[in-house]
Amino acid sequence: MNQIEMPELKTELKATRSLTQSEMTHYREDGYVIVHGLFDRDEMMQVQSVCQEDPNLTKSLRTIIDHQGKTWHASLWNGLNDSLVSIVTRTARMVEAAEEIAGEECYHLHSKIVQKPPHDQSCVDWHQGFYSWYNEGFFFADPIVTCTIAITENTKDNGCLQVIKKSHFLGRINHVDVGNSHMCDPHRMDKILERLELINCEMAPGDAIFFHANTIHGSQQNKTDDTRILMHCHYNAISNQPFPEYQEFHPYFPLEKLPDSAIKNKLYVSGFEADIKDWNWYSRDPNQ
Ligand SMILES: O=C(O)CCC(=O)C(=O)O
Ligand SMILES: [Fe+2]
Repeated sequence: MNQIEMPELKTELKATRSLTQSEMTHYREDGYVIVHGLFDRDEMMQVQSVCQEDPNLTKSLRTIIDHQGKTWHASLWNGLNDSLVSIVTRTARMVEAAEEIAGEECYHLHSKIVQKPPHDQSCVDWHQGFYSWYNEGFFFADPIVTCTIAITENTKDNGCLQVIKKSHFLGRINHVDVGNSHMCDPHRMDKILERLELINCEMAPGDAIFFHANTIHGSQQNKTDDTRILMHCHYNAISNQPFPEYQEFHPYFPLEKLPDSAIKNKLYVSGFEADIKDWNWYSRDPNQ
């Protein structure tokens, strides 16, 4: 499905919420910044219902095996359209914040929704986004910005996102293969945990965390009766597209930005469209 023309939306495209100077400083110094109330509860309720009810979500599910052999699942997409989840990634407040951080015009790289069911034992092993993006032909880490939105309440008990403060200054570190994925070299990770602070990113629905491509992150088991949902949206500077031989795995799609009112005004045509273009997660090395 293509992005449809909505001329009435073009009137006011400036973000209603931009990053403050102190948020920008926090991001630069610590490798992440939590922005409270980037979306409101009503907007998040709409996304929550899609996560709970939309059968399309399962069509783009990928299974990831952690270091204990337990599995977790992510619904992925890269192409943009007029479904609700896509519209979230196109809102001015998201795109402009990413562009403020990247310092230039960005496009949507890919996104995913990760739902941790009640009492789920799996964990997302410590990793850096740029470990994979480097292997996928991307050049610079700085202009790749992740914005992770809490769709539900995120607590330490239900396996909220954890980040290692200032780990973006470590550069890209070695990872080891585990399951069908990879994690930070455990020996090095022990040393990092002795020296740097682990932050539990407890967030209310609608809060968001922006973080650097080299910021080490992961999450633990869900010990509660509630499902924990996060939506991870990745943006990249247009100038930082992967080398041509890798571009079929990460094709460029122009990003048509939408006003922040788009969700509230329900200017979407579906909940979730499984839009994954030319992208084969976990078997994507063109040299294989
Ligand atoms: O949702 C989570 O707990 C983290 C997921 C994550 O970091 C990823 O999929 O790359
Ligand atoms: Fe990640």
